[in-house]
Amino acid sequence: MRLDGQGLLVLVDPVRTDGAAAARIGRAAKAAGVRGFLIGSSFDGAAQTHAVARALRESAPGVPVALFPGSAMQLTDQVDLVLFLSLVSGRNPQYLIEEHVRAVPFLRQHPVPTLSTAYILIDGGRVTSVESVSQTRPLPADKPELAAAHATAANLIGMQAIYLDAGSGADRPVSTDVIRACRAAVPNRPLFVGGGIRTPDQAHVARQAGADFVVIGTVLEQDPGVRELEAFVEAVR
Ligand code: 1GP
Repeated sequence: MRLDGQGLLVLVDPVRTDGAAAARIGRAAKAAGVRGFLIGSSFDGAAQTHAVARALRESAPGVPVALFPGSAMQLTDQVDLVLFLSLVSGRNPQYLIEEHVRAVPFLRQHPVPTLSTAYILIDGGRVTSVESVSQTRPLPADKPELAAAHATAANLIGMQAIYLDAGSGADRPVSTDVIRACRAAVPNRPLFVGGGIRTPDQAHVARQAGADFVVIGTVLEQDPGVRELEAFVEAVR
């Protein structure tokens, strides 16, 4: 099952969500017309990822599930796609290439499709888990040209997608200036935007600025209803 086109993606953190909760989110998301799921955590989650991915697949048949891994330890074959993330806003070799090499034995045994993705962390007003776990600093929020240069370089290297993230639970989502600049710099690759998006309006703004996929996670952790999800789906249509 392919994750293409545009739409709303729901991020499920396997550390904070058990199988039963994932199944509830899965059913509500399918009913609301969510485009797909991301599953991942910046820290730990290796033990639960497999079961949570499976619960999402069973509860939302036909909705693609992509792994958004914090490390190679979270790999599972219960997904349709692995976002093969390189944290290009940082300069920590572990998240630029090392985890990728560690992933190879698993991917040899379980040939899940991968999408090489330039993962660009943008300052969202607070220190988020990605920043502290990866020991990298986000790019400044008010320097769209710097974010765009990172996106361009990643595209020139041959990366297939761009993910702009203010970090889970960010105070401020990625600004429209940054999204627009990256969209203009890399017009023909899928652009994911997430982190700190709490309202359908904010999701709409990100989509209007050029995001193909708008990602929400934290706002759904209190058992979202179909109606709430529909409002987000509608906002990014
Ligand atoms: C974080 O982009 C995701 O990596 C989603 O962030 O949890 O703040 O919605 P939130």
